[in-house]
Amino acid sequence: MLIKKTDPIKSSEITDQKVYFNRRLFLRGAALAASTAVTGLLYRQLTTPSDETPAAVEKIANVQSPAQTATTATSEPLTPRADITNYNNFYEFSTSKTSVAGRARNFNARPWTISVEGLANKPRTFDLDDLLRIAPPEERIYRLRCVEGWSMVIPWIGFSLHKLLEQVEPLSSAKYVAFQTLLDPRRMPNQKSNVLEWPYVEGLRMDEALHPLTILATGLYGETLPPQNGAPLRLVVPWKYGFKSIKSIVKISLVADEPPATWNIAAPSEYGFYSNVNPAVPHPRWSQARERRIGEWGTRPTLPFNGYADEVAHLYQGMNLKTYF
Ligand SMILES: Nc1nc2c(c(=O)[nH]1)N[C@H]1C(S)=C(S)[C@@H](COP(=O)(O)O)O[C@H]1N2
Ligand SMILES: [Mo]
Repeated sequence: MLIKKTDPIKSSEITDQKVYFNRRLFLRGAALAASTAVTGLLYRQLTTPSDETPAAVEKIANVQSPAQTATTATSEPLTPRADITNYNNFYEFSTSKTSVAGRARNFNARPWTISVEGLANKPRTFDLDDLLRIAPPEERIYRLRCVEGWSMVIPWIGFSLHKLLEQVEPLSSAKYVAFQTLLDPRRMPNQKSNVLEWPYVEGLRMDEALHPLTILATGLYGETLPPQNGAPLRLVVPWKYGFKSIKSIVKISLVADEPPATWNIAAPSEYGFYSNVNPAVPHPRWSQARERRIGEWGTRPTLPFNGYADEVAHLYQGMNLKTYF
């Protein structure tokens, strides 16, 4: 796999970010004011350009912002929206990162249901809009690190997966959580190819799934999730390589045994079940020691657990992470 993109940030994208930073102040105000589900539509209604006058921004800035976890990467510049939405891995549409956005453009993600089944007291199928009322999304800024050697800082909108799981009351026999992407070759045309086994599947151990950093994302940059980023609902596990963050989820199963995972099926010696970001364990064909932040020049060291070690390293105490890679 090659890293093709080397463009510096374009001035148009910098403007994009400035507008967004102003919007974020409104998002915080809105999060305090509204307990309803915060959708992309609501954001747009709250952030009409006329609202973004300096006076109005100052007023909202004085409102106390909601608590952010220590790990939100707010001190690092956000990756431009144009890069997050035009440099994608989503093999159901294309294996070319720059072609996904165009091919996914007409993907319609409504109506959408998510079936949560398996070892649970109350298995249930959720309509996505009902789910957003049960688990109102909020902003989470996370680093995403792809095994290919690039990374981004992404302002997701989402909610902790545990909020969904607790709705169905998992049984104590449920030790893992399995995820499945939509299977529909008419809507996801590259599923007609056999580049991967379809549907795309992924899994987490129960404690990983219940960790508050693990989210289901429904938006980014304050707006509804674009198709190429996994609309309408995708997993984000910030301390694991990007491929664990399965897109366009239709089914979540509570299971007793370690579930199959697409990249592990495709190449078990290259991609393990855990796939924690680990600079000390190279991929067989390339090092994981450094990464290139999209939009920046040069590379930077990759951090253990992608920089989230304080929050998640305890989950793996006593495990040999070279064996369980
Ligand atoms: N269903 C599905 N989910 C997927 C993929 C995919 O091909 N299909 N690619 C994965 C990989 S390799 C990465 S790096 C991230 C990329 O997410 P992004 O395009 O939002 O940056 O999605 C992951 N989730
Ligand atoms: Mo990836």
